[in-house]
Amino acid sequence: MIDKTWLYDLGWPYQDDATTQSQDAFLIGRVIRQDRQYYTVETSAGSKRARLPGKTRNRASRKADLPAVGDWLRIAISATHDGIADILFQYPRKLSLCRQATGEVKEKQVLAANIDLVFVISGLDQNFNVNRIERFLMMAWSSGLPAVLLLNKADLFVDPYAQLKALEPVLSGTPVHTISALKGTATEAITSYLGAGKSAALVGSSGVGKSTLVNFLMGKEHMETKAVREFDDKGRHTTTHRELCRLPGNKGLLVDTPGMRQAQLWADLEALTDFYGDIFALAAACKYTDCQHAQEPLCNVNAAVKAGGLSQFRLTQYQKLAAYIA
Ligand SMILES: Nc1nc2c(ncn2[C@@H]2O[C@H](COP(=O)(O)OP(=O)(O)O)[C@@H](O)[C@H]2O)c(=O)[nH]1
Ligand SMILES: [Mg+2]
Ligand SMILES: [Zn+2]
Repeated sequence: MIDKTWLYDLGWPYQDDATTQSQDAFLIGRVIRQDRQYYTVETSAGSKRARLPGKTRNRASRKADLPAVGDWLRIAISATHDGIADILFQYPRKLSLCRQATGEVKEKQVLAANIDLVFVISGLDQNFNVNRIERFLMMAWSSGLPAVLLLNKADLFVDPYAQLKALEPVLSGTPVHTISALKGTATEAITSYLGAGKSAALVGSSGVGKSTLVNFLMGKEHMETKAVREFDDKGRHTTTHRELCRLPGNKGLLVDTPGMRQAQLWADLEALTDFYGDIFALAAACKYTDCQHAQEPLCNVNAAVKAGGLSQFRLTQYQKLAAYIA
């Protein structure tokens, strides 16, 4: 029998209870780390290395169908000769943070599976760029996830008034917190969004302090940061893998990701209809079939905003994504 508390603290998102399943042939666990085709899976029997059997791996036609950090799996109890367990089954995902994979082929990539929210992190220093921040926020929205913006390196700025002012037009309701990951200032703002079994992904460009923040919250040097790496000459990106980190004291789970040069969105009509179905339904009753829900008369969407049935923030998210895919 699996300890239920263990399961829920690790973020088990399903109604049905895994404890009722036969535990003879497999272990249930969550992917906490991925290094190419190898997965580290946290199970009730400790963390195990696992891999898809070759057959399954080759059959998966889409990258996004392969397991990703945050996925729940069943893996074989007995490892193969090289000590690596076979992945037997992947549970269907709840909400996941996705983007368009880098490379020639246009395809979806799952950055973090089964998460509850996204922390977009930016430095207040020379890295600060309003358009880039907006793009990262849109990455969360296009995945159906709420976003919280963290402006880091506040220790270097007495008053980030100019940056906050510049952000006003793109935030449109997104909560924003000014923090210092290095000094641990205002980091309780982050944990206030989490809690036992709640998972969030951290995204932002390289060097904004994602790993420094994870380390502060973990209370130890868990992820490598740039400062550490500066002493070697490998010239590699600092964080090279995605990892789901369990915050001590059961404060929640955080996925650290390698920095992204660009937030390439995976936004298409399918994602929009999936996550903004309420707006599509309202729009069906607008007077004009091509209504943009801006200044048009007899716009049912804006009528819903006025009546309080739809938030202006949600409409703005939808409109930004719709403009992006148009
Ligand atoms: N002054 C200051 N430096 C920070 C802060 N957070 C991170 N840094 C520094 O920024 C650099 C990049 O941090 P890192 O965590 O590796 O960034 P990542 O690429 O987003 O994971 C390192 O040298 C950190 O020490 C902060 O709050 N204040
Ligand atoms: Mg990092
Ligand atoms: Zn309308």
